[in-house]
Formats: sequence, structure tokens, C-alpha cells
Amino acid sequence: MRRVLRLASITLFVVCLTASAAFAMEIKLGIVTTPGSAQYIVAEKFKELVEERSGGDITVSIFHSASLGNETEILQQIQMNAVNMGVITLGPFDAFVPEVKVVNFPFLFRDYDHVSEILDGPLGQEVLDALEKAGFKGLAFSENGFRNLTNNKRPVHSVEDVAGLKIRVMESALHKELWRVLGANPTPMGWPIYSELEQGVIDGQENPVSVLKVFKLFEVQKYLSLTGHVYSAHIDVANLNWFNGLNEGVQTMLQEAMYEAAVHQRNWNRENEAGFLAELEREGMIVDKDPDKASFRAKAVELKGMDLFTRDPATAELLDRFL
Ligand code: EAX
Repeated sequence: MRRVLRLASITLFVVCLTASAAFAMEIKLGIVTTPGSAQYIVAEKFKELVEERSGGDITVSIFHSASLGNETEILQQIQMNAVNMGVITLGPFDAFVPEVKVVNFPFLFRDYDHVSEILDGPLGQEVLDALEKAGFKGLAFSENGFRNLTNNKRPVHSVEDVAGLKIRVMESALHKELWRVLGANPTPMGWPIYSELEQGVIDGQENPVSVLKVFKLFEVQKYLSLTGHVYSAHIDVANLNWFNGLNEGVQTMLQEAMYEAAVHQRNWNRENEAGFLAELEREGMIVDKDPDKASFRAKAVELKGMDLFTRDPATAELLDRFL
């Protein structure tokens, strides 16, 4: 009897070991930015929730600070599943899935409430679903916020003041075309861009106030205009086949954890934006808080009729429903 019991307990022990060994998993998640950044806050919260809810069976390793390359390169690695997941700024997605750029259409959203209403609703889900064509599972939207123009040459109040400025833009056809239409000389570059600004390779750039604060761009940029021209989302993605190969319970847990991490980060951004702006002013930036947005909008709407949005019927149709 003893022997039987002992055998049974050994068997049970081995079964438990096998089960936990089969379940133990490391998720590799890539971001281009550093600790303290918006993308990092999403990644960190996701890691905390997943490790807690899986009882430590799933660990999340965060590869940050461009250790995997720029955002385009991270997306390529996610496609190959060399990296399982990422929190990636929406700009560089253009080249992979044309229709996601509708979210970056200028002056699309009135304010943050409008953003949440649309992106957490069926239209946002359609954008996430569109990523599947390129082998990505779109889990949630987090954010950098509304983008604003900065430069070192002159105060910019209306769109005429943009003429000829050499502006760094994200590696995105939409952003490049937008700044061409607004009259600038746009130069696409991956992140980071601090030294290019410092050395004067470019006159300016555009990013939300959280980015200007976290990356200390106020040290190398003088004029800030609160143009709010584009809402800058991140998409929190996974490799589609990898994700679909996980058991359903794990998929649901990861999906929920990423959505919660995204909402946590969006709240962080929205609650801190006014404070960040005050800090930029204290640091000496000259801020135009009420630029002539209408003059920017009047030119920016031309994008709708351009190849960028008309060439691909799915993109044109999706934009119509967003507008
Ligand atoms: O997330 O490339 C960009 O301008 C992004 O907004 C930047 O990586 C900060």
C-alpha cells in the first residue's frame, strides 16, 4: 500500500512538473524608447499584470531603448516572431498595412474623449483587425498624445510660418506628405532624434508634450506651437500566429492585460499633460498656445484627395467612415 501511495505521489509530482514546464513561457516585447517613456509605461504595466495573473508562469522581457533597432525594424522582427510583441508608434505601420494610417489623419479627433470613444469602439477594432493581413495581432491602442510642432528657427503661428523648415518626421508616408503639403521640408528618420536636433541637422520636429518632456527635447528646441495636428497612437501588437497558437485562456489573459495597460498609460498621459507643458515653459520654451489651427487644417485636408488615401479602396473607405 505504501509503495502504491509513493508511486502515486511521484507520478503526481512528475505530472505537475510537466504541466508547469509546458506552461512556462517568456514573452519578448520590444519598444524603441527608454524607461519612463509612454511605450515603456504600457510595457511595464503589461509585464506586471501578466506575471501576477499567470502566477509567474509567464514572464515578460522588455527590450527597450532601441536595443532591437528602430520601430520599423522591431515590426519586422515581430513579423518573423524573433520578438513576440511590441508597443509601436502608429507612424511606421503605414508601410505594413495601408489603412491603419487613417488614425493619423490630421485633425481627425476633437479631444481625448473623442479618441477613446472611437478607438475603443467598432472603428478602432477594424483598424486592429486590419493588422492581421500583415501577420500582426492588434491588441490595444495606447498613446503618445496630440503632436505639436517645435523648431529652432522662429515662432510658428500660422501655416505660412512653416515654409522651408527642415522638419524631422516619422518613417511614414503620411507624415512626410503632410509636412510637404504644409510647406516644410520633411525628413523621415527613426527615433531617437536628440543629436540631430542638437547638431542642427534638422530645424524642428513634431511630438506630443510628454515626449518633449521625457526626452528633454526642450534642451534642443526653442519654439513650441500647440498645433495638435495629429493624434499619435501606439498600437500594442503581437505576432499573429504565435498569439493564435496560445491556449484560449492565455490569449484572453494577454488581451485583457494589454487593454488595461493601455488604459492605464493613456490616463497617465492625459493627467500629466498640463504639468508637462508647464515644465517645458519653465525650461524656457517659447510656447504659442493658440496657433492658427484653421490655417493648418485648410491645407492638411488636401491629403484626403491624394494617392496616399485614394489608391487603396479599403483605406479610402475606412477614412470616409472615420471622417
Ligand atoms: O515615441 O518617432 C516619434 O516621433 C515617436 O513619437 C517617438 O518615438 C516617441
